[in-house]
Amino acid sequence: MKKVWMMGCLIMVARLLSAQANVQPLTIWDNRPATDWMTQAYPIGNGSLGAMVFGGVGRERLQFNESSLWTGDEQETGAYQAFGDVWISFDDSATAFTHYKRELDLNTALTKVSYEKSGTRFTRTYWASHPQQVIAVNFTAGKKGAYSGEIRLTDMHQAAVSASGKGLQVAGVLNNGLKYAAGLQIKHIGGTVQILQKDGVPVIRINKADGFTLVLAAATNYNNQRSLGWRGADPLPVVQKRLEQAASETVSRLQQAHIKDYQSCFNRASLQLGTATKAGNGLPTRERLSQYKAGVDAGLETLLFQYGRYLLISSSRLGGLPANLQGIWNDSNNPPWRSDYHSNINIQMNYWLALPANLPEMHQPYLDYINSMRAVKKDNTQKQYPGVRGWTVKTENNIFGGESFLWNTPGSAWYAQALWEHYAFLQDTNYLRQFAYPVLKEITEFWDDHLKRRPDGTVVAPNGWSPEHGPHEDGVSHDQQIVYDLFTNYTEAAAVLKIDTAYARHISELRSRLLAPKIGKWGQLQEWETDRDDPKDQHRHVSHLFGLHPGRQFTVTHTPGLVAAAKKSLIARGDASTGWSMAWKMNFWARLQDGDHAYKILNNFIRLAGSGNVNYDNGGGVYENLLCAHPPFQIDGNLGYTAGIVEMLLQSHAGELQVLPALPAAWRDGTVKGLRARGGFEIVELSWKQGHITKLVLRSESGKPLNLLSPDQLKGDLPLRREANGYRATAATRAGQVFRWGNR
Ligand code: FUC
Repeated sequence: MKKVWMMGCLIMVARLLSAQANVQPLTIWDNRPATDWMTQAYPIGNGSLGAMVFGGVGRERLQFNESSLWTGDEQETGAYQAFGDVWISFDDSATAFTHYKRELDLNTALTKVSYEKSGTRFTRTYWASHPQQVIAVNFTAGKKGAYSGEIRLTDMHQAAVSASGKGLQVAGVLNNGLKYAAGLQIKHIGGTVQILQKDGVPVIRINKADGFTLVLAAATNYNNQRSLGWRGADPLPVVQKRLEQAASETVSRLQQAHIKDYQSCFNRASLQLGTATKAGNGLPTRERLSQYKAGVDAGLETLLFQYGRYLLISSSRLGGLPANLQGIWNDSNNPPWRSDYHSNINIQMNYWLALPANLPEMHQPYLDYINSMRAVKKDNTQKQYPGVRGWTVKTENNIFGGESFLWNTPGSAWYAQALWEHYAFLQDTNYLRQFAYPVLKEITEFWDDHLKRRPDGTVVAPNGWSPEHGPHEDGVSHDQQIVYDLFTNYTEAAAVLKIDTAYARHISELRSRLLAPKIGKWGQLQEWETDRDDPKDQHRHVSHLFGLHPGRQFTVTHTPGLVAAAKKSLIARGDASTGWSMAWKMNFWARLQDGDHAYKILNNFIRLAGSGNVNYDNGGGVYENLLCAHPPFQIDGNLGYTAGIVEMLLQSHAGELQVLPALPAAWRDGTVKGLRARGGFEIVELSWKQGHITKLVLRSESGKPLNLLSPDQLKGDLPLRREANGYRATAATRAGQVFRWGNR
């Protein structure tokens, strides 16, 4: 009996150890406080409420945002606004400190600051809770009565702050009538807390507290329904209720609920490359970054992979708005490009990782956004293109349907790809029928009406523009390829649902008449119908390769000639560029199945960028806080980088599930878990050693047929046949069925 019990314990311990072995340290850290918002402070967020943590010792600043605080309306684009700041000044701010550490832990979504002062250890923990809809900061110290100081709340639109119970609050109205409110509450242990008036402004005064917790809530009365005038509930009572509910919880329960919620998403996917090296966690991220060299610190490469997932979880949650150009983080009322929803690559890139990196709920806000914009976009499109059905968009977009800069006619068709992909990955037919199909159809109708039929029978997108260069003219490759993608997605959707058969046939016929991609005089894939591509043109947009990625018109297997031309064009475009452009190039090289070149771009991406000024020429990289530098900070690069790594390890756009399609030589050993593939498959585990697969476990989520392509011969649940491109297994599957292979 005793023996059995002992064995049980041993098995438990072994399991715990092996579970822990899977948890790698995923920490971004520094040994000094941040002084710069964009390049040094650490972002936390719960999808709509976000903050940048500076970690100042004598004076702390928590700069916060709420995703719907926008100026503008259906006519004016306006801009995403900064919300406000929480300032904490301690009385002993002049005392020197030692042993300082500021860290953002991606495993828990906690930011921590710790230091010592006069022999006492001080610690703080910051998190943005999705279940409680608040930001919390917990302050503790190694001795009693350690905290004395003042806390202020400031509003970026100068509304008056007032005292409220045990805290402060502010409520105001923007010029467009949008109401907003924020509240800050304090709970303390030991000492006293009072609200005092100082220079006519209420402040929280702390005297000799042993520790304290701040809870911040913020909201607006934005509602994503046009029929309700884009307005909903008064935000102040919403904020007060959230604060009350948070106050009724203990700090540790608040924190546990946050970690549990966050990990339920984050823990679904993991990536381990080689073994962690000394170059890794021992150094502050800033130094690690400046010492980074290809092939040495794979831990930094995987840290950035998971950072993309962290940032999407933190800026895109069910029921909320999608991640904008800066996610949700913004310290200016006049941010670069309005911190908007840019429709000619940026919002799309933000979402490339969501489905394959197993964050499907984070994908939904983008789809809800598209849906909420339809009515206004239809009106605007009618004014520009009278008589067409459906709708499209301009380049710069806000949250009320307002838009500016040039018409970006293929913009809505590119949005439509996300609607289809959500089905392709998750195979939810109800979603396709009820939500996606009507939108796919109306965008298809727009192009059915808008396309120009030439006398020779070919069909072209009229008056297009290859973003953001070249002339305005008919048949621009970017437009042709996006329309091809839309028509492919639409006809597949109609076939799945077995509806609109005649119309789908018409669209399929129209697709076959689209002016086809052309190969030009230096073997390149032409960007325009006229063969004028300049081999020295290194423009950051690589729009004419849409069909390679994120489209599926050109694939290594099915269109090798076009893929070779795309490769010529890509080589000419060069490797270094702005942040998002490099992320896109990683994805392109992965789709060209050249892992070493994808890895070369990845290395260029992991470059410590200095400047925060707008730079279009080879200024891209990452900052000390690992946020991507366009420059300036733009989140698409972070999120596109993660998508690029997925594309190197798993592809499923060409009707087959291809494992390790673009593995670079530098990643000799590795394990990835939890990625998703189109057709409703999950990679339970994919491990490789010395570049060869040692273990593959797949789960069929939806019972759809499996078509697996592996670079290696494997032994396991299904036999693999040798082919020109590798080893293939095909089979019918049942939902929930698991398939296992090894290399013996
Ligand atoms: C596109 C790009 C720019 C920038 C802007 C937000 O227009 O051309 O580089 O990323 O979006």
